[in-house]
Amino acid sequence: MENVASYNPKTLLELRNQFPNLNIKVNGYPLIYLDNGATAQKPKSVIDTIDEYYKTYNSNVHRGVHFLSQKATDRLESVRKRTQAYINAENEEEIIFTKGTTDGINLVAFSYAERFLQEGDEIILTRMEHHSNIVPWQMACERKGAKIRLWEMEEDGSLDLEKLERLISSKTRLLAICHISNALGTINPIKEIVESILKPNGIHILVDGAQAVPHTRVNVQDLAADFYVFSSHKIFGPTGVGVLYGKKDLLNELPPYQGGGDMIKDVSFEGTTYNELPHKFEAGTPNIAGIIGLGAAIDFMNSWDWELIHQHEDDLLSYATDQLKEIQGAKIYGEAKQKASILSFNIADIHPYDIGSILDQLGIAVRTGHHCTQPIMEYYKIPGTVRASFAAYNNKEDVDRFFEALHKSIKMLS
Ligand code: C6P
Repeated sequence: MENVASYNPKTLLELRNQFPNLNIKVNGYPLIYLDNGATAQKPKSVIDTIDEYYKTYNSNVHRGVHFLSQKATDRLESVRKRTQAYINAENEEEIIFTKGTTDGINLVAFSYAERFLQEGDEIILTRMEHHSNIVPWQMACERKGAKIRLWEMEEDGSLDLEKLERLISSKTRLLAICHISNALGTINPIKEIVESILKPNGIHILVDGAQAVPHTRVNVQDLAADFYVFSSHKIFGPTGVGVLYGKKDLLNELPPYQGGGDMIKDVSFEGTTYNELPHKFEAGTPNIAGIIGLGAAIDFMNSWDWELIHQHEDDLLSYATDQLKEIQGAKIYGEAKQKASILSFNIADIHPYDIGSILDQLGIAVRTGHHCTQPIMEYYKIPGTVRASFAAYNNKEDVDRFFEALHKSIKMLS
């Protein structure tokens, strides 16, 4: 990407200073946190918001008439509104709170299969899906006698849309696809896929946005996504909470995923009637503190200019990629033209785990292994990769420290 503008370094420092955990030492070295694809660090505002809930208005929601319960309910429901605005959903009730991306996909795979899948039907998945966007569909297809068709990827980690066109038949019901690959960084052209291929053929789409919401400004109406899922913890919010967006008409057609409190209108032994959206899909006491914390994360995201931040992340990616290419034996996995700030690589035949362990001794946190994307590793015939994933609070000094440590580890392991 061209360097159109960049954030003032002072402002970036101000942003970084919001994250207490970035000031710690690991093995005697200042922490360099480059495992943002796994989870992002949390700003003080998110930590304080959760603390405030437990200290001053801890109570259950949607149940009590008392002050505390009403306050917690108001705070929780206001997060639904802020999430709706954040991803530009048309209706508030299209926002379902889940435990995270995995939970959201399981919900859709179960309920969608119940309503729409019949024996012989087909679901399309790409090779670059996270296991969370493969296994729930395998389970659903097994139950219904439906089949999974594989949209093979290209060597550079991109997708060829003509291959998708060739896969489609009258049996195709849905495409489940990641917006951004967690192992390769590829940004998939969701809008183009929907407009040019899926919509004309009446095929639904579920978009796994786990890695996209941290790196792009997502607009679900513009993407024309039927379902869009993501996790709070990758956008500076707490773990154990996530969002499923679904088009209202579609969600209304799906049966509930789990039964229990809150998702019912009336229960009797003669029969039960279900609640309206969004509560139909939110059985049991929700992760109240988590959802309120997600709200603080969304407020945090809204308080920065993300166009400039994304530019900063792109700059970091280019800066790191250039340095990696200088290393003898370095092989980058994922070189699609449209790419987020995720850098997956191996160095000659050194095992990624060995590099990761030495980097850890030097205070650098990266992820090594298959990144829950074994079909990608199978494609490249490798056991895994080293993955450095950059977030807004990282800077060029982090990248320099990372390469200093990487050079040391290569020397030790060669
Ligand atoms: N990827 C990574 O290190 P949960 O665990 O439900 O919040 O998210 C699952 C998930 C689904 N799809 C994609 C594209 C993802 O990247 C992830 C989580 C982490 O890459 C942990 S495996």
